[in-house]
Amino acid sequence: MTTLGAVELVRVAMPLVSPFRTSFGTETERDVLLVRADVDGATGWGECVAGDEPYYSSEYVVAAADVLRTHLVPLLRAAPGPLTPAAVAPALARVKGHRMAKAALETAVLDAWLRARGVRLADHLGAVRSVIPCGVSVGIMDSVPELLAAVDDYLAQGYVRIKLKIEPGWDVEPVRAVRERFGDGVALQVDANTAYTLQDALQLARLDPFDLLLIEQPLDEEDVRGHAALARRLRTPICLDESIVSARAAADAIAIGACAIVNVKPGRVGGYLEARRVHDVCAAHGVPVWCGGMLETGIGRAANLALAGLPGFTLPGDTSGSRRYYATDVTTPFVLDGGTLTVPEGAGIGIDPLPEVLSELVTGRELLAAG
Ligand code: SMG
Ligand code: MG
Repeated sequence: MTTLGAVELVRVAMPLVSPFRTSFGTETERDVLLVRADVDGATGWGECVAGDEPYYSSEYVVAAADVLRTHLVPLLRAAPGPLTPAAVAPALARVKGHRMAKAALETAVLDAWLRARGVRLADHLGAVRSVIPCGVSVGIMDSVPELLAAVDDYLAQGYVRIKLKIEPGWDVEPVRAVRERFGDGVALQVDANTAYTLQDALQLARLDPFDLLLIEQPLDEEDVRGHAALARRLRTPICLDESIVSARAAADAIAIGACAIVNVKPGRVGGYLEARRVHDVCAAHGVPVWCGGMLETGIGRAANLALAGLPGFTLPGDTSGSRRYYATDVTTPFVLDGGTLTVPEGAGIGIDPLPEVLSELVTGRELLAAG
């Protein structure tokens, strides 16, 4: 019978190539938590996307490691019946929240389980394409010239869509500057990471003339009704990120008119299987989705590319090439080719951490042995 073998929590220090500033803070390095799981004689990997600090969401990496070791792995070991990827979420359901930690464990099991069976994650999820058009997320900068130089460089690299991070005081001016410099042909969108309130509706409406693809998460993550009210006052379509923590949340948000587009992040919704359900709910409502990013290493990136191959992912995602984030990735780097990345061909997520890179960057390993 398929059971869970060893699980290891691997912490890796990953300096970013440049600071990434959003409305909630600046990141210069990621403290990455990778989960390794052995199933049916195969080894699988999952990346926890929780940040160092609980600023994007309530989760953070130290808490994720703790809940994995103290609750999630013991619960999964105690679950009755054979271990299957679909059995992971029900086994962990007693623990409220902690979706990023749950997603990392489920992904490691899913990867190992698929590798043991020779099946690609993309095929398991129902992907219909392997070549994925890529966008890039551009942080808040100290000045407009600095921003224009960064956008220029990304466009030269071939990115097919630009996303600008915005906050009060850095919204209309950078958007106007990018439009004036690079023209109306650039696919452009903005992400506020909850930095506004409904009182800012008039200011946000000033973005309408710039023909943005979408505005992402302008209001608080719990203010879904506020997004519905804002949607009635903006021409720019609203896309939700932080608010969409499950397929049910997506269905509710769509039903009240709070969003016309959804950013799908597997970590935020508890794993790739729930991410597929978010995709399915959106597809059933004719709502386009795209794959978000959490500054993943090659491990998380590989799995995100598999997901982004599903038919409803009709907009380019934040699945950028390795060098946008890291000088040295933990896997063989993902290199942009004609504005696209290709889903790895191997079984499971199709890629492994490079042992020599891991040994250099690892800051801690904790084995949670079976039995
Ligand atoms: O992985 O390219 C990436 C980052 C994309 O902007 C990005 N993510 O709200 O969508 C978002 C942010 C969250 C980043 S938190 C580190
Ligand atoms: Mg976002």
